[in-house]
Amino acid sequence: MRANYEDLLLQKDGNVLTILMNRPEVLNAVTDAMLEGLGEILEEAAQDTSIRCIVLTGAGRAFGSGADLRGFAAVHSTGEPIKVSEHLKKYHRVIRALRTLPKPVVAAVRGVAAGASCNLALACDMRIVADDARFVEAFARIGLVPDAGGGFFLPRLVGFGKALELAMLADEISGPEAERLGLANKCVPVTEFEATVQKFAQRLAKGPTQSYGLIKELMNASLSSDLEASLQLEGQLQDQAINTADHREGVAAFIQKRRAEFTGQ
Ligand code: LHQ
Repeated sequence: MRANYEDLLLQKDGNVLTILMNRPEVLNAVTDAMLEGLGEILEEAAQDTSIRCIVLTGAGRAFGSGADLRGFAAVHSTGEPIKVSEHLKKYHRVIRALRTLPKPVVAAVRGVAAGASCNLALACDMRIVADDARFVEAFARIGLVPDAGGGFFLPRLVGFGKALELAMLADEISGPEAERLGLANKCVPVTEFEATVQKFAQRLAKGPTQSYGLIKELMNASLSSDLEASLQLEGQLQDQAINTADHREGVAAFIQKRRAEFTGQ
């Protein structure tokens, strides 16, 4: 992994890698460099056994404000038809990496998470949020449709009708409301936010990492499969899980009435 990435900062604490989107003066508006860095880091983290949990967060008072809008006016001024689908592939690489990374990824959201930044948070496995969090599917405010995976994750997290409401009205959802809707796993006062995120991530980083990767694969598949396919897959994945060192350790710890010491193997 490189030491420096444009518009991103990395922090490693034990087995937890924290990725900060780092443009606080524009609430971490997303750039191409940010997306390329995220793709590269996440793909490399998949191979790095010293990383057992990833936290995605924003520097300063926000998680992120979506695509950087400042270049948009210039694009429109040419009068030519605009095609953005090629550009969106940069987001898609990151979303695929988040979903296929065989380790837990936690979005830590304080302040605003708007547009594509909101949807990057939704593509993570879990969301810990501060009570000052503001989720906003900002797209309809500027006459666009949710991108960066929002059309997939939003209805699956909050249900179909609520997803349509959030996408069409583009109203802000507070941290406590996000928790109530199932958009956030946990909402805490902003004063407790950083400590809560670290505790949560460190706990995941001490877990049975291989099993977490397989759990993720099983849950990912459930988003687009039927019962028969899921039952088939659980058998294949359990064949893998039952042969891990962490499974053996978990059983030994149970028998010996002690806490399991998982190594991620
Ligand atoms: C910003 C931004 C920003 C630049 C705040 N860009 N500077 C779609 C189509 C095609 C290709 C790619 O991808 C996409 C995906 C998308 O994400 S589309 C949606 C893009 N995002 C938005 O529409 C949200 C725009 N921002 C806002 O509505 C507000 O800024 C929010 C609600 C995020 C935050 O409001 P406030 O807390 O009141 O902060 P603010 O508006 O005062 O912003 C602080 C600064 O950040 C300000 O700069 P300034 O120099 O005046 O202090 C903003 O201009 C800048 N900023 N978002 N996306």
